[in-house]
Amino acid sequence: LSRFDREDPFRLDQQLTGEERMLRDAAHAYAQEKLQPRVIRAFAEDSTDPAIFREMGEMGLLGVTIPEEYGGIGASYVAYGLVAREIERVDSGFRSMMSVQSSLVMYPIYAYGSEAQRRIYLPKLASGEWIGCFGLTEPDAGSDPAGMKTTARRLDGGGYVLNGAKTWISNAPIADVFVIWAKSEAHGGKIRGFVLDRNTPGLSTPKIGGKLSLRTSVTGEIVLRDVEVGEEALLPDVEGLKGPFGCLNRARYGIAWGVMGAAEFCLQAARQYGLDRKQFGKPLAQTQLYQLKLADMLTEIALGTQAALRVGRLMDEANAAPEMISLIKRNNCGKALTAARLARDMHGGNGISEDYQVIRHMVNLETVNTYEGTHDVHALILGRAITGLQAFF
Ligand code: TGC
Ligand code: FAD
Repeated sequence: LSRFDREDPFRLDQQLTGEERMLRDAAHAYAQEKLQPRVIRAFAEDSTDPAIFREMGEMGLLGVTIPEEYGGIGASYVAYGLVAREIERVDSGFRSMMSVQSSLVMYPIYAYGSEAQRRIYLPKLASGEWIGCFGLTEPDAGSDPAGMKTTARRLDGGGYVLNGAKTWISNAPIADVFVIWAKSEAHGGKIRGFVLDRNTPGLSTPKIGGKLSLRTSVTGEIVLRDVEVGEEALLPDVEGLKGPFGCLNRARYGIAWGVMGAAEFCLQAARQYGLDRKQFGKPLAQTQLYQLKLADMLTEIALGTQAALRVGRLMDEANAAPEMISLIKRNNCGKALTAARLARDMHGGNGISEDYQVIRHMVNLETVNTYEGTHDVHALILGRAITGLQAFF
């Protein structure tokens, strides 16, 4: 048997291709050199720097799975997950910016859009010149998006008029491109996707203030008052909830990787703190309880990362089921949140200081555990798969 590597317990590195390793290393270097130095201030000031999109675009980190002809790099879903892990090692908010752009805006335009929509939007979204957002959640329709009230009504001369309100929308206040899901009367009340531009009359995006989590990623409402769009705004190739869910499958998968990065940061921080800090005449890391917590964190990260890799490989083979994604999104978010809470505790009083960063990861992971399907909603998705009985309503 060979040596154990505490930073790579199951030798993940050896399971990656050369291209995947290169992209991971580029994302790691970018995140550590450009994002880490500004994260503490950005979180404290509740400010989002739109330049981050352009920086990520220049590094080729936006829409990595999208083919090169539309501005992506045609990389694997495993590569996409590795990028999410490196960005979220710094901050979940920065990863949110990347994953909304990649999975929730570029993916639907690529998968469901017309050729004209692909050519207009994808290259500028890939470069970060344009910022995108995804409007599904509404004030009265969160876990139950089928209950949405936003409507699209057909105009006599062609095109549609949209009315409604979306809330808790990442990137909305600074977005140029809006993927909006609405019930279309012309399509029998079925949910359809529309791509809107910022300057469309009747569209406004008030920022949601007072957020104590995910403060580096701006969140807003999208208010749609008699917003008129042409026929070309409709995403032609999907109808029903499977449209937004097709995007969510990809974003949830990326989150399962991303939160492992946040958890790894918390583990490394707690380890170092325990080695440096002495109480009762010895390092905290030399106590049994401290080591038990480190062992639990390492175990869950090793298992969670390996599971994400497995699902990523299945996605790359077009052989993954949505329930697999629910399993890893739910498990990895829950385990990362527990790891962050443990790390916060292990830092004692210093654990509540922004300087040690673990409390920021902890409060961020509260959001990540909630968005893209809450921890309990994913349990119900799995419960339905296990029993054949739906328990949502
Ligand atoms: P249900 O009857 O289960 O399904 C309706 C239709 O949708 C299809 N479908 C899926 N298709 C592809 N992938 C999936 N994962 C799918 N899940 C369902 C299904 O086959 C069916 O199709 P059809 O053709 O038969 O009509 O729908 P339901 O209304 O009972 O849904 C229940 C439930 C709880 C599973 C679902 O509504 C749910 O997942 N709720 C959670 C909502 C959610 O995740 N919202 C996320 C908003 S976006 C966001 O949070 C972005 S944060 C991003 C960031 O900042 O990083
Ligand atoms: P609710 O659905 O009201 O749930 C409240 C509680 O009830 C939860 O604990 C839930 O698990 C539980 N619950 C709900 N239904 C059941 C049930 N049937 N059985 C048992 N328990 C149940 N949405 C977008 O569309 N686009 C975005 O870009 C986006 N970004 C976000 C960014 C942030 C910072 C946040 C916080 C949210 C974002 N969301 C976004 C919205 C997010 O997806 C929703 O908050 C999430 O889906 C939960 O919906 P809700 O907040 O309405 O909670």
